[in-house]
Amino acid sequence: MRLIIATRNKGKLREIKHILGGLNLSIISLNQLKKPIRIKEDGHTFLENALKKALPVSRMYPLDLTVGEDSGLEVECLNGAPGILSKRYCGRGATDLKNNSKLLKKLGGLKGKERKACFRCVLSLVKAGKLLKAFEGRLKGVISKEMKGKGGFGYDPVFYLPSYKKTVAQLSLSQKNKISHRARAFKKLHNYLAKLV
Ligand code: ITT
Repeated sequence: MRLIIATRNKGKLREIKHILGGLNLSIISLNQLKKPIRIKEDGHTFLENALKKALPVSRMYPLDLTVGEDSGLEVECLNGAPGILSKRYCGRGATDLKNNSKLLKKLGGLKGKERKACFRCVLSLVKAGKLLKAFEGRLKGVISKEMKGKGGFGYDPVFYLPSYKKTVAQLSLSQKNKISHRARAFKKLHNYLAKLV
């Protein structure tokens, strides 16, 4: 059986394949599908967007299982921003570097606990246009004062984990995949799928 991950983000896919390895499923992403699919990510919550990613794919490929994944960074002192807009924090043409620089600038002058943040990941598992189950994972940390590390993607260089004394970008893929918001959500999915397939 195939499990389609409704994403075009290569960083996410690399992590997901690593976490779901061992399941008797062939894992593919939107980039490997033949029919073009338009996804409109205009929901107001992570769950709405996770569904908006999975449903159109699942309607086109009703025999496969599809997962929609929406994730992002919530910063406490910014009332949860950038949140569902994490990818586009700098507007059109945003890059990870520009987004991270904007965030560091916004938090300039704040110290310690004032820099608390949380990564969130919400998944929707869908088949033939119907939601089977949703899962969520979180990772708490603080925004560092400068970017550090070359691993991961997105906000990993500025997301500092006090217990590791490292940013997420300074962790190996295996280390990130033991603790990340995505790992936590996908492990719940893994356990669910292990019973299903
Ligand atoms: P798809 O919609 O194709 O899956 P995307 O990158 O647009 O890919 P999202 O809409 O879910 O994905 O936006 C997630 C953004 O949140 C991502 O681009 C990063 O900026 C940030 N993010 C999510 N998970 C992250 C992680 O593990 N490490 C760092 N940043 C992360």
